[in-house]
Amino acid sequence: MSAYRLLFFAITLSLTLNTGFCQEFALVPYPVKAEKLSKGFVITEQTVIVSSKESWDFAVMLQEKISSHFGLKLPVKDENARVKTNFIRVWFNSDTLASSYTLESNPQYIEIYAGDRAGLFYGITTLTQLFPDSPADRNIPGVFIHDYPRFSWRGMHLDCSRHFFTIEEIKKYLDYMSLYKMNVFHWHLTDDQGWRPEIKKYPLLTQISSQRKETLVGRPSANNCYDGNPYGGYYTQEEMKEIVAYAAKRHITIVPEIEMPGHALAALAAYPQLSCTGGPFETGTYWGVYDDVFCAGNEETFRFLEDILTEICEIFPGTYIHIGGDECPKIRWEKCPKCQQRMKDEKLKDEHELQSYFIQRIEKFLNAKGKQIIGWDEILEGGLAPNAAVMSWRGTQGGIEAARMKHYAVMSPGNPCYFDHYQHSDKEKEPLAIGGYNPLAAVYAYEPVPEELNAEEATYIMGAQGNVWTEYMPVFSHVEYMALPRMAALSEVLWSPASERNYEDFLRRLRNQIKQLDIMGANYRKGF
Ligand code: TNX
Repeated sequence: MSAYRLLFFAITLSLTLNTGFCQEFALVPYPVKAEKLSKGFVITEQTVIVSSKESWDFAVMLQEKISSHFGLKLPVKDENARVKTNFIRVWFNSDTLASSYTLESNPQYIEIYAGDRAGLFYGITTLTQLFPDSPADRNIPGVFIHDYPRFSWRGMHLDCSRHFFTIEEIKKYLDYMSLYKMNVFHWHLTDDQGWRPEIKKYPLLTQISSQRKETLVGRPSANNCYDGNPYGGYYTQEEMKEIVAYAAKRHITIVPEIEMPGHALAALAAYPQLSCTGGPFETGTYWGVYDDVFCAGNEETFRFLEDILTEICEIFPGTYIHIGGDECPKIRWEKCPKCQQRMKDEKLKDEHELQSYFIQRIEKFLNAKGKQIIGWDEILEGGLAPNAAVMSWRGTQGGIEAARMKHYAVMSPGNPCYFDHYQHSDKEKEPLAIGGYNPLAAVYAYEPVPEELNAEEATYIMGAQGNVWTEYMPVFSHVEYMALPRMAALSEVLWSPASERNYEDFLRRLRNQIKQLDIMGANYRKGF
């Protein structure tokens, strides 16, 4: 055989084997390495969970998962108990690769080990995906898995301003995220149509800004029609802390978003003195962009926002705070004497630089508290704040520019990361959505690192995020329909090696795996 033919044969063989592995296990996202072993493990009434003190809470987590799936409560024993066989062991090793884990299932034992807590958590998540569908079947397939994520920011966003979702619903959302090893929840908490977080120092935010008198029916048009129903809701600080704790257990960091200087009408309805004109205003009732924004010339605006951010920082322990920054019309600033005075004093050449001044001031304040800011890509206009990260939504250009300037970026381009867009080319077949077309296949085909970047620049791409804007999603079951299973497709984009991606194989695994969502009662979109 010629060398050329030999090479061809070797490549074909390796491709066949690769697909062979994939077909073996219904895992989503697919692990970096998963080898089938000839025989697996059978869970019996005598099986023991073994752990050291350090990993004990993971052993208990596993005990609960096995009990709720198989109806079998296995004992947890200290690893010095000398259990020789028929055990499931979780333990820490000295692996330094963040979030990586190893899982082996063979006839004697199952073991999961990792260098950090996130890794052990992901190992347990993978094991639960290997559980057979029927609780009566206790066979865990034989497998050796070594796995770690491709990106550190595997995000999902949820807009709780346009429509309000309860704490129980947010927990479900976090459960879905954790099933797919997503690790950043971007909680869009404020916007024109409703302010959701309780702020102790400004009670009118919950009394007035959290409410709107009615809501637009359908899309905006020449003759808007409203439903006449008062609508509102807010999260107490206790509830937000409860969500933080719930997310932390699932290794999800929450990035709260407080919108500024635009998308601020709800706040201005309660505190109109923070606008350029003085108001009066009402919380927004239709979808779109409003001209009235926070006044950038007024010192009181900054005191107000800093007070709010101080309370927000006490609730959310994560490093990043999202400060919005998108879609801020400059029309009020152009005519506002205070804003114009500020521009003179600070030698700012236009209103874009005034927006940049605004964001930089907030960045300084948050940096002093040990936090980093992230904002929508408009924060690039007029000069990027020195340490800011950029969330690229108007395509990928914002992310490219940020990375070239050695700033971190999260990719969330409208196409295909906006999960408020349609999932079927025939829009008549789908419930009303904002527009656009982002089918499951497009999400799966997405590559977060733009081709334009060189290898060094590419290291500034922290990952990507699916955004769920809820103008047209009044109830949580509709959020589930829009987010699932597109979230699963994105999870594989963000976790698995790009070279291993295979859409047909993903669909087959997803179809096998979707029962987990059925068990959780999720209203995911069927027919994939
Ligand atoms: C643009 S994305 C917005 C949101 C809307 C969304 C609808 C972004 C930073 N701003 O306010 O809800 O489009 O797709």
